Amino acid sequence: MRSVFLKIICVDLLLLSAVHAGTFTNNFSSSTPTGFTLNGGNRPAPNDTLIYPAIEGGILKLTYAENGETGSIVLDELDPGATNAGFTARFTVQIGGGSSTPADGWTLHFGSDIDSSSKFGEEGPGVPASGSGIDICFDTYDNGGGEAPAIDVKVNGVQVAHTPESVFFMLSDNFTNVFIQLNPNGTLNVSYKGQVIYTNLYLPGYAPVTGGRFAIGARTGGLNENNWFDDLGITTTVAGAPAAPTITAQTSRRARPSTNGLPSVSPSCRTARRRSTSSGSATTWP
Ligand SMILES: [Ca+2]
Ligand SMILES: [Ca+2]
Repeated sequence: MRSVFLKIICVDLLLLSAVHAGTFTNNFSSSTPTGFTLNGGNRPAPNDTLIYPAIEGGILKLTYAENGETGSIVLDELDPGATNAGFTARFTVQIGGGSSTPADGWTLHFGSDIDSSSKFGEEGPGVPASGSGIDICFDTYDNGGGEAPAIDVKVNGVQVAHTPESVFFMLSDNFTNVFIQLNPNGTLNVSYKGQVIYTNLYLPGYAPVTGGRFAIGARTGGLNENNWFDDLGITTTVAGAPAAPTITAQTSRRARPSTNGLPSVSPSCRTARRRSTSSGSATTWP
């Protein structure tokens, strides 16, 4: 009888640990922003009477293939004041169509460090000491040292994972799928073009974010590319009481100290890529 009682308690704890909460979906069929704010500026001449970002033809265009643009979409808070326990983001992107060497890329950010006026590019907003957040950075241009092209992850502004890619892989002439999922145990899954980039990625320094907002920012500089988005869907879960158990380290390896004071990520838990060299047979997330 006692063991049955304990099992019931355990099931209850799991049910209470994460509760489905906010949802955002938009296919940008309406050019009126609803539930989000667009931050950008005027496009360069000869299009300087026009602004970016813009919703045109059912597509969200954060930047055009023009130099010197930084544009963001910032969603209204999906769970005002609540502590996030995970999310799933699905959308499509079309990147490229600009200079022969494209630049600079885009980032999905979730954090408590931004407001509706925030504007940032491929490196994310940068997180002050008073805030917290995570970035999934799709950086198309190497600013030096081979930092890109790459798909990187940051926690509180600190890079915790780096996966170099070819510029060919980073760009897409047609809308292609992005899947980003923060699990209730604080690990991250990312896939792009139907191929797994990160699975169950341990995020050193991550703590559940309270009062966070979702945003996507994109940038061009002295070189450019279109950074276009569509069919944006995000669902969240919020933390219940008691808190969900959190995986803090992989049991088979000891985390090594790193120079920034955070535990480093062992290669085996940083990435588990299933890349196919052909166009078919790629591993996909559901
Ligand atoms: Ca659309
Ligand atoms: Ca870069």
